[in-house]
Amino acid sequence: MNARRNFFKAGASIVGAAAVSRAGAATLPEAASRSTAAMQPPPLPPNGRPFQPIVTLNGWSLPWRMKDGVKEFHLVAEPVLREIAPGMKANLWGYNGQSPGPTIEAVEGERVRLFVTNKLPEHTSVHWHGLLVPSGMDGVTGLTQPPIGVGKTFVYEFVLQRAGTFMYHPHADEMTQMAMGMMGLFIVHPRDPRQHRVDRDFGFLLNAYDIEPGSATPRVNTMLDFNLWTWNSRVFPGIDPFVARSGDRVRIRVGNLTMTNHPIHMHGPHFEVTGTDGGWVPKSARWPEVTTDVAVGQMRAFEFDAVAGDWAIHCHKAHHTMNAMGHGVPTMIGVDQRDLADKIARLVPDYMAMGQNGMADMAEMEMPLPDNTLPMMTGTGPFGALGMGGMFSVVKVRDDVRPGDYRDPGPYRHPPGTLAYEFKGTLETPARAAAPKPDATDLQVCKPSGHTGH
Ligand SMILES: [Cu+2]
Repeated sequence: MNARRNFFKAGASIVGAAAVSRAGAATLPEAASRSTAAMQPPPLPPNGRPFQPIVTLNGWSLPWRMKDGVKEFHLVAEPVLREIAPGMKANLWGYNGQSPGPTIEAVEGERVRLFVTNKLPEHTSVHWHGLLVPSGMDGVTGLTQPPIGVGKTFVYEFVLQRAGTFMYHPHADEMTQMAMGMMGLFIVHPRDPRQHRVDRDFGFLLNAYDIEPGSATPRVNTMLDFNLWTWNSRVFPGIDPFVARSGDRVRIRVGNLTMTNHPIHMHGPHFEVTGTDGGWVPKSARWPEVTTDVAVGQMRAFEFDAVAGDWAIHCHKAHHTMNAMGHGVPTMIGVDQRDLADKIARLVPDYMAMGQNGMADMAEMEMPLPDNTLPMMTGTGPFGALGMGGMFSVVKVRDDVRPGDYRDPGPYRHPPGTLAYEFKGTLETPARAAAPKPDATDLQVCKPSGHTGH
């Protein structure tokens, strides 16, 4: 009897180092879950140390519970259905009902305990990207821990040593699991909430999928040729705007878990990169920018003083502001397709000639698409089609936005005299210099051979 009890005790303590047995399933924190891609207005922390919460684009922050001074979170890795934009849903993998997973927010100096339950069809692990943790909490399958098997729960526990912008993602079958959308933001707020304080703080992850038009599940072996370039697994116009009030100090935090770099470009006010996944950039080391390149596996936090207007913010790689239908389309500029279209239409009645004068027509084109597919470019503004999809959104700054209000304020009303307009005068043909006639000297120079000097 005694021996039996001791056996169990010993067993429990060995397993307890990694698996959840020590805490017991009954004491697992509740795993909150969400079924929509609607942005959650940031809730103030009900307990733990005070902080100013961030806004996750088309996302939310994971609730926690305090247990004996430890902040406990429960992540559930699982297949999810994510709306990429109205009209298209994708079968992804993520956490707690969504992909990316919920943002984890905590404060420098806090001890966190993260329970991770694996409901995927294969093993996983979680790496806390950029966080200083004990080696055994680093989440690298095979190197620092055994994999979290299907149906198992692991516990990670560490003290948050410094504030900053971080991520979490698997270190197990990475290519598949990240191509399926397994990732999330991990924000560590400064111990002193007055430090690095801003009025509005936004965060999102750059991710990419290869989903064939008409299907819903990403191809997981794609290396570079992705066709859906997304922010938090959303494409424009499905991406939330960055709403702010004139004069607000605004921070945008971006992390890149795709397989290529993204030069993130913002129109309007200049910004400064104030943080990387290595920490805060000292004031003396900052410089003004309008584009910051976010390399693979990097985080960038940048800040600016908001100026009224509708300011585009997008990846500057133009094909990253196109959706799936925009990839692999042949160039037809300058090709007279009238004759061709007639001939093809006899074989394919729905055939439409496209792209003869550039691709702009396609922004407004109503053509039949396969089910569950987005047009190559979408999004309409007050002046018509924007001709963009993918990694694009709008920083919407207004004079009258109330603190804590993140609702889309609609299109900007430009003050009189500040709007580009059409020139209605006479267009005169510019004078051009006549082309010079070739003279005898030029011809002589061009003579191929037989010309010998005297
Ligand atoms: Cu890009």
